[in-house]
Amino acid sequence: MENIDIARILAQFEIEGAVKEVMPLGNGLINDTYRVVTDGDAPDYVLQRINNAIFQDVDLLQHNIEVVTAHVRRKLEACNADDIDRRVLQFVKARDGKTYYRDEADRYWRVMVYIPETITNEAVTPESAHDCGKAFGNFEKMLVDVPEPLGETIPDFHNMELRMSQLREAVANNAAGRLDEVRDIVEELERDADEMCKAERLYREGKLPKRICHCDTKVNNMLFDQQGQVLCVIDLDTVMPSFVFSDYGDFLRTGANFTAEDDPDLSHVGFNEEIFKAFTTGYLESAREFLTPIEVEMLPYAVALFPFMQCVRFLADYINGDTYYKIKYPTHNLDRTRNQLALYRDVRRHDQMMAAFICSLQ
Ligand code: GN1
Ligand code: MG
Repeated sequence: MENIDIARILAQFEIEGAVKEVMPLGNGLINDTYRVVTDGDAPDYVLQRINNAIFQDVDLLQHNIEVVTAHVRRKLEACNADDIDRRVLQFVKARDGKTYYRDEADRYWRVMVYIPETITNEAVTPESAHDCGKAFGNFEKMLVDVPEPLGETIPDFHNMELRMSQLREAVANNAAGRLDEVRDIVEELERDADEMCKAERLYREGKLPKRICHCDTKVNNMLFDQQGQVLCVIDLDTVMPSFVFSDYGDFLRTGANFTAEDDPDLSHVGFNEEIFKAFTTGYLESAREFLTPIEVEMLPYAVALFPFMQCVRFLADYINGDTYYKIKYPTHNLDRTRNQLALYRDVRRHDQMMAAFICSLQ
């Protein structure tokens, strides 16, 4: 941790108990997250520094999260769910009543109650993929009637047209002088770019809706209880209006890849059909009732879209000189790019299988 007086930051929030220890938590690429252990009976907390270079409107971000968590809590209460405090995140107010605190160095902080006795998973099994599909579908279902419009915490976050224009801009600037090395990848992406921008066109034509989505549906953004049952959807920064493809496709991008998104050994990369089938089955179990036919029909497109989009994002960042994603070594973003491209290619080999499987579920 850099030289930040964490105790002083925590003192800005209405937390109970004396702080015993603060330690890093999780492995997100964007925010810094710590677990705050307290003495005695007081709950533990999660302290997060919000990356406001990426989430530039923290007020809007926290407003979205407040609306969403309050709405989910009401839904859980309405169906008499048990253990509600472990099924939805609870934010701690700062002394001024807000759910975040801005320090004198313009850093933004927030505190949540730590949900005890939970498990997070980095890898999926067919069983957990099914349950995650159902849970993310259910999350969207609970949010179909959010009482007020939510803003985009990152404008055009999953807009493929915008992501292509960012890549083109990176190519034009060639800021880190890395373009020669990746020209073939840029060309390959350009060949499919139009096809991958199809959702934006259909949206403009009024044929495809946007809904409130999670937009970062990884298995590690889900808490499980000790018995392996899904408890709670976490990491709500990107909850915003989007195509449902964001949730469905982005989960499979990580969950149905045989390896991690940054594995440099491309022989490990591939599309796991079994996980695809399990996740799709679970997702449609809860989402079917609100999805329109075109959304269902385009699910295979969503599976291809996300490795494609992530490849474009990693590549643009590599060309720009690694200004967005945290990296551990100089070619980290290039390895991620190649990995996602290999996954994209393999997904495309499964286009027909995916369409047939989704049809078979109707
Ligand atoms: C970022 O921080 P993390 O790992 O939850 C990114 C996602 C990418 C992901 C790639 C706000 O998410 O969109 O898919 O890295 N989040 C943001 O690993 O850009
Ligand atoms: Mg995360």
